[in-house]
Amino acid sequence: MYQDKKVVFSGVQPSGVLTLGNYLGAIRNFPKFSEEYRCYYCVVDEHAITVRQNPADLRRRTYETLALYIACGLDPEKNVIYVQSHVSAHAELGWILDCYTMFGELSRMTQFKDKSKKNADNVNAGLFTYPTLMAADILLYQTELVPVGDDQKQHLEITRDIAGRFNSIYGDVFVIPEPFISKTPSARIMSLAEPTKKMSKSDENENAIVRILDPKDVIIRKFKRAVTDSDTVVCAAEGKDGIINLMSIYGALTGKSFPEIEQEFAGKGYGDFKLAVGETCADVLAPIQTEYARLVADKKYLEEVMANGAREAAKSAMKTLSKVRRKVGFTDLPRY
Ligand code: ATP
Ligand code: LTN
Repeated sequence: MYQDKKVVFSGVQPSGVLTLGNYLGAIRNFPKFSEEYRCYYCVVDEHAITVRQNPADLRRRTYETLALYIACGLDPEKNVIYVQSHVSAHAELGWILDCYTMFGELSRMTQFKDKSKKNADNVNAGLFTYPTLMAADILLYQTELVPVGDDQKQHLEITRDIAGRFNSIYGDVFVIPEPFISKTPSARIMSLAEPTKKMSKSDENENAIVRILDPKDVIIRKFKRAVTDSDTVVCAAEGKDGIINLMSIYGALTGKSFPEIEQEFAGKGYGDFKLAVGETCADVLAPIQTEYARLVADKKYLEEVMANGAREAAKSAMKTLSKVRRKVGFTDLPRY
């Protein structure tokens, strides 16, 4: 069924319960590629251990993230849904690409700089080479398009550079991928507590993030507490980062433009606006939460999805990996 289709690949780390940022910036876009492309959606557990994880939590979140993929509309019959560490080709190609990636270019990655600051006691080599493993994820499947949030743009650029470098030495081994980043402001949802920082699922401040699985009253309370400014007018003006972020969220949830939102809330205060954003958000997330609750209770089904996905993914991944092995000069794998 997949023959001749172009490939889409994306991944999410099972590093916490997904946020509204993950949903609006990335996952919400995933299902729309399913008909036209061959799609791989991966739970990237190997990336998650670049930050110290509690093993039991990581295992549980891997199932949960997979269940959320499906609850957000990804049909396992139409997409290859799987777990990164189940396909060993990712780590193998990751190592090979490490040897074609420069120390200098990895040092410039803003995610590395941010996460090194946040985890100063654990600046490990995996955190540094995170983008090379991500490049391996993408390049293994000859991916054309990678739907991600705006924060991943730099990682897509380095992926393209690594692929181009490899191709220039060995011929056309890899397809050079393009990022697919939504043009709307929802490509980067900001923290509700510090609206100049991106909303991140590993933020310690729960009030800074809305999680896809938060109950309605919690969502409304978090939006009520969102940091804004001392003005009272709902408009997208300079210096109103908090309000602009809420307008971006409301716009992404309703399809309304900024001028339409300004008009809707003309003469009303921030209180009314925040309540509307909270209620709309809870209403959009409610069906996802119901579906998620059903799926996450069915471990057997999730394991079936994982197994089918890994089998499918490994088949395609092996084709690229074998070619790469030959190109770099490794001997054929012996039978043993
Ligand atoms: P962590 O806090 O563990 O680093 P994260 O919340 O940044 O995690 P990832 O798993 O790294 O999430 O990202 C999954 C997808 O969600 C990526 O495509 C990423 O670009 C997107 N994404 C993450 N945060 C946001 C955000 N605030 N706004 C829009 N998209 C986002
Ligand atoms: N780095 C990504 C997660 C990720 C990814 C990928 C996204 C890992 N491998 C491949 C797209 C394609 C992040 O969101 N932080």
